[in-house]
Amino acid sequence: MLRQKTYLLGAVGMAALLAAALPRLTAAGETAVKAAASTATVQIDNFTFTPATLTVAAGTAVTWKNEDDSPHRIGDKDGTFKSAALDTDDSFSHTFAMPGVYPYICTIHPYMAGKIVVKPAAKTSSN
Ligand SMILES: [Cu+2]
Repeated sequence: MLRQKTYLLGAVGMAALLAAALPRLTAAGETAVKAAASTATVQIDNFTFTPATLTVAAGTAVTWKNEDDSPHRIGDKDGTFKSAALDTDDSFSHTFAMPGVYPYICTIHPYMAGKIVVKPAAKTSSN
């Protein structure tokens, strides 16, 4: 009886762990990401991110492309993602596996601000 209870707790813990892990770390997650894989682009020009707010599905690879004459460097508050300094025509990509709101700035010009809104993939809407 006790052993069974422990096993159930273990299963719940494992499920939580899988949910928290980046999908690409597991074989099953890799399939899910491939199925949902898409890309989106944020353009940087005139010291502005376009679109300023980009909404994507979980698993989307977002690419920032610097089309400005000035270097820019992407970074979010929590350090989830950050780029090197991007010169003109350089780009930086980050795949957003977990739903959430990710505000970011240009760490060279902190007044430049943007936001990535990551919605759950359709499959995980019951979560
Ligand atoms: Cu900048």
